[in-house]
Amino acid sequence: PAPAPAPALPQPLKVQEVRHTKIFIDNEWRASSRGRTFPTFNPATGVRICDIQEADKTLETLDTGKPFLQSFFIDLEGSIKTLRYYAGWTDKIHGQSLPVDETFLCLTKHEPIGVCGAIIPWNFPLLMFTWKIAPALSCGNTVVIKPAEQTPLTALHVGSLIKEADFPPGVVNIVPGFGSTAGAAISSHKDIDKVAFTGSTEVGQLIKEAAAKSNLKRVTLELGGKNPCIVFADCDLQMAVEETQKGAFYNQGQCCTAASRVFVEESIHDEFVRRSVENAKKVVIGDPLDPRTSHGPQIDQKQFDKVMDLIESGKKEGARLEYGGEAVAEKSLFIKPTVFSGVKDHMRIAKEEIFGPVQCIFSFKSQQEVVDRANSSQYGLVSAVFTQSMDRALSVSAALETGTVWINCYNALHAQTPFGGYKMSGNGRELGEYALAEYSEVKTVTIKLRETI
Ligand code: TXE
Repeated sequence: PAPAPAPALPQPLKVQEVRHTKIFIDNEWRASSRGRTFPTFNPATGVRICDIQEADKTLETLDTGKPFLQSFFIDLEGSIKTLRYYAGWTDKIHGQSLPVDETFLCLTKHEPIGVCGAIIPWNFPLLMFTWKIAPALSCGNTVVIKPAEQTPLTALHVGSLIKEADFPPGVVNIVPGFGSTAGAAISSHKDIDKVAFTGSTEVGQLIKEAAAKSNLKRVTLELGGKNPCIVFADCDLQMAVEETQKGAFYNQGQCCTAASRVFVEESIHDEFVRRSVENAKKVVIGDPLDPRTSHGPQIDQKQFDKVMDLIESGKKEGARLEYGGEAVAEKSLFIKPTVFSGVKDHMRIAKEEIFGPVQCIFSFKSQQEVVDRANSSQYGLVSAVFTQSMDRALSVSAALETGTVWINCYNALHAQTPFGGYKMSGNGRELGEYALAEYSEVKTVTIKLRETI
């Protein structure tokens, strides 16, 4: 019999209608008290979308320039899975009964922290929204969340769904605005008990400082990365080429998890570079609303300029440009997938978070050497190891100073597993059971017993 036809891929809506532009507080849409608005733009065309309103299910692509199928299958599906996962925790969060010396009964209770602030970035607006609100609500907190100024639309749309779902007023409040005003107000507010932030390391430091100076609110931070991938000669080469490049180019490289340092064992280095260039040529650049597109624009001019500046620095500092390295067209925010080889550890592209579609390939000789080089970074978010030797994979993963190590895969994130960074990549963990500890206070209740059995 003929094989069943593949299910049709989801399609974006042809006409995008934007409905909500306001601030969402106590389940009501409110105007800015100062009467201010700010525009949001479609990065693929540069066209102003609106001055902040409601829209429909393709919103994420419209606002971020992400390819539609990635928004649909990664951001939307990841958000749904995160909400379902934490919904399952709501009646399973409990303390312990603890044996102690003497005649006491000791119990612990896990209580909500109170009002949790959340400040999120523009690279995964919907996913970061759910990573923050799901564990916070599951532990019984209320939330004040500030989306990034570049991408407020999906957060506001979820606000309308929150109202439709009959959440009690005030449980989730959404305050679109800028970092130095709305964001800073959250981190320094005395009635906010915790702040969770995803964004740049520099702003993460400001937030921790503001938290310390105001009311010592709890702080969790998910910051930058300069993530090493180590490719050993015994790996499945084609798989390593595809996975590391998926890691480098996914979301136009605008990922804290971007595979930005790829260390390849000397004996397979040249073949790895050749195949990486071939693979980069397959990337489909185009209209993010076209389901065939796999590569969209950078989010805005500031990020575009930062990436182009780093690409130029790579060329000047002597890295070998193997592919890309330029904008797709004048006055566009699209950057060609870029592959550099011959990258040296002292170069800017080897040290700074690029946040663009730039793969940096290094060569290494020995396991100890590559582990030392991988760890010589202020960051410690994720890493990856490609090898067919499980012994090697496990010993190298033990030596890597990162919050996550992927073995023979990349960007394998799950609602059930914790995510966060060592060193200057952040504080605390999101996702999984571990995130619950970041959104609750533990109370010890000690009861003096008059008699024991
Ligand atoms: O980040 P910001 P930007 C990295 C990446 C990127 C660089 C700059 O390298 O190129 O940061 O991006 C809010 N108090 N990442 O400028 O400014 C801001 O409004 C409180 C990595 O966009 O950190 C937004 O909501 N909040 C990252 C959020 O912080 C403030 C994702 C992030 O913006 C604030 C994004 C302040 N003083 C960028 N200033 C990741 N870890 O995935 C700004 N904000």
